[in-house]
Order: sequence, then structure tokens, then C-alpha cells
Amino acid sequence: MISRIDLRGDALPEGPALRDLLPRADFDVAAALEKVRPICEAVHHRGDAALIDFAEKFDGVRLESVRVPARALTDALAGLDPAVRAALEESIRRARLVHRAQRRATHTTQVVPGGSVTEKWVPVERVGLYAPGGRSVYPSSVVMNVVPAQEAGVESIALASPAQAAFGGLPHPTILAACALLGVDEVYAAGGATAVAMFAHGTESCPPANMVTGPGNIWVAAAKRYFTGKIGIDAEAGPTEIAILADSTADPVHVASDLISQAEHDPLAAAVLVTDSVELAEAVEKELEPQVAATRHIDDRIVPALKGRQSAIVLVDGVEEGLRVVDAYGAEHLEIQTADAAAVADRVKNAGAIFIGPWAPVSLGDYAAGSNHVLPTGGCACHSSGLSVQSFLRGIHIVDYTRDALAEVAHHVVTLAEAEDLPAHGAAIKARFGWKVPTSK
Ligand code: HSO
Ligand code: ZN
Repeated sequence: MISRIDLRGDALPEGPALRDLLPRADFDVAAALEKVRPICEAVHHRGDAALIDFAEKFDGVRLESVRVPARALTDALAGLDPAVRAALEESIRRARLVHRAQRRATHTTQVVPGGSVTEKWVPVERVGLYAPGGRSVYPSSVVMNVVPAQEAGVESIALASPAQAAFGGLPHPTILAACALLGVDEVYAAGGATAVAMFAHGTESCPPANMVTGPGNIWVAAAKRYFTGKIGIDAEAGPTEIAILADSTADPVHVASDLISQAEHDPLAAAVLVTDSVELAEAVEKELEPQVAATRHIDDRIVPALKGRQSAIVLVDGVEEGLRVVDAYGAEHLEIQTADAAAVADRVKNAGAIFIGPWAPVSLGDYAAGSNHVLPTGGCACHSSGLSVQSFLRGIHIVDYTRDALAEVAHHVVTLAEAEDLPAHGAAIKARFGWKVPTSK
């Protein structure tokens, strides 16, 4: 069901060489880029008409309008299962607590008397959020995108999700209900690359956005890459990943169920167990069989995900080596199921989110821990973080100097300008002091 990679015995290689030994899915965004180019160009040139044609081609339904009517949102909320509503409300409440604490205060540094730099945090004005609607329909991802944008103070929030033929061309009703619960009333029936293009260029019905965030498949990732520079993006999200660093104290039933829980997303999802315990590895292998057989998405997702080249049990000599392996891998989600798990977790350098011990499984974080589940994949955790309030803020430096404060540092500015062969830079200083470099206040 899952392969083994045995890294015991010899010393582990350093950095990239170690990463090369670890499993990972092929996710070739560059190859997909050429395929999304005509889609992005068509939306640019033909606007809503192109979106309607693409919905017919990809989603099998002819739309009357791309914008979802307000009535559809209230209807979806009215029809929402009360238990799902309560769960979403609790998820929103916890996410708000965590994300509200991420807000940043304006800060002024008095550099010298009369000279200060203020860093002011300003939200992006308009964002387009994407919620997938193909294999996955995740109202929880609506929560994880909308809450940080709202807590950052973004004024204009629009959301797109694919048209569903089964629902008369509207996005899935649980997506609409989640929008209604969050107070997002600008929703569009547009999917994949077409939704990203709609937000990037704007169409007759959708004003352009400054930024697009949200998970999606390879076409969404490729469209985000296509428009990078024109708009801001969060990340080019790839297939989801779980890595578990576990020792002999871990419960194989928990470990197996957590590996399966993320394999459930996608045939390309990655499930990686790193352990120094052969007994645990064997017990987990044994446990996978009945647990996989007892669940739902067996042949279309879980078995191909566990058998795929992106998943493995990695055997290491000890927890120390295990830490080096998980750092080289840089998992989207990392569980620590070892003795003294909090201390081990404290030493991890690269992970999107870390889940400590037996009572913090990834699926808690997916829905209701308060943490965000839009996290860096494909090793991007080595340089990036998950979606947060910070993702939607820009820090603007406000420079405020008096005459005396400028005079005091003028000679340094002129010297550096000369050193860079940019005399006009120095002249812009001298012009303020009778074309001389001031020598004193
Ligand atoms: N584990 C996914 C998020 C998700 N799980 C949504 C369930 N629904 C990526 O972090
Ligand atoms: Zn999940």
C-alpha cells in the first residue's frame, strides 16, 4: 500500500541532496502555463461572454449571468443543514480569534531627532478569493480565505467558485451558504483559470481585483503564475501533504488514520511517515489496510495517493535524523507524534503548520483549530508561510525628516550617490542647501 525508503545506517546527506531522496509528486506548473494562456486571453478580450462559454465547455451548464444573485445566497443559507451551520460558525469563531491577533499596529521609529520612519499597514483594496468546486467542494476553505482578508480590513471581497450543472449553474450551495454566513455577497460562478483571469482583468460584471488567493488545481496554479506581477497571489498551491514524525510511542491507529485523512483529498496527495521505529512502521502498514477499506474514496484517491511516488514511510536512525528529514521535506502539514512532542516540534524549522502530539490531528486544523489551512505545499514551507492577515496587508514606509535632520545626514547620501555614479541623486540633496553639501546643522 505504501513504499519504504530506508535512510538508516549511513550519514544523511546535506540540504538539497537529502531532499532529492524524499518522495514528492510531479506538479509541473510550467507545462500547464501554455494551456491556460488562451483561456486567460479569451477572458481578457471577451469578458463575461468568454466566462459563459467556458462554463458551458468545462462545467456543462449555460449561465444566464456570472454574478450570483443575492437571493441564491440567502436561499442557500436557509437550506443549510443546521449541524453544518453550527460547525461552520464555530470554525469561523475560532479562526477569527487567531487571525484577529495577527493584526499589525502602525509603528513609528524615531531615527534621529526630527527624523522618523512610520510603517503603516494598509489592506489590499480588493481581493478575489477562489473556492474549488470540482473533486473538492470545501466551504471550510471559504472560511480560511475570507476570515484573514476580513480581519486585515480588506474592503472589497469577491469570491468565485465553479458553476455546478446540478444546481442550475450556481456554485455549490454549501459554498454559497458559507459566503452568506461570512457576509460575503459578491460571488461569481467561475472556475479554475477562468476565475483567476476574471479577477485579474475584470469583466463587465466583475471589477478587477488587486490580488487572488485560494487553493485550486494545477490550472488555478498556472493562471496565478500567468498573472503574477499584474496581480498579487498567495501561493501556487499544489496537492496537499501530510508528514508525520513519529517514534515508538506513537499510536499506529492514529498515524494510519491521519495519513489516510490527507490522502483522501487527491490521488496526488502526499502522505509521508518518518520514523525510527520499524515496529511502528510495520504496525502502520498493517493498520492502513482495514482503515482504507472502511472509508469512502478508496480507488479514486486514497489508494493512488498512498501508492504514488509522493508517499512513503521513511526509516531513520533516530528522532534527530527524523528532524533533519522533515526539515529537508518542508511539509505543508507536519505532525509530531514522539515522546516530548512539544520539545521536538520546537526544533522544526520548515513546515506550513505543526501539529503536536496525539490530540492535534491535521483534520482538526483543517476545520476547527483556529489555525489556517491554506498552507505552503511542494517544499515552499522552506520560504513561505500560510495564508494570514499579513497576506492581505502592505507595509508602507512614511518618511518624515526636518531640514536639520536632513542636513545632518546629507553628506552620507551625497557620498553614496557618488559611489553609485548617480550624481543627480546627490544634487537633489544639495539643491535644498544652496547647491552645497551642508557641513553642520
Ligand atoms: N487539508 C486541506 C484543507 C481541507 N481539508 C479542506 C478538508 N477540507 C489542505 O490544507
Ligand atoms: Zn484536509
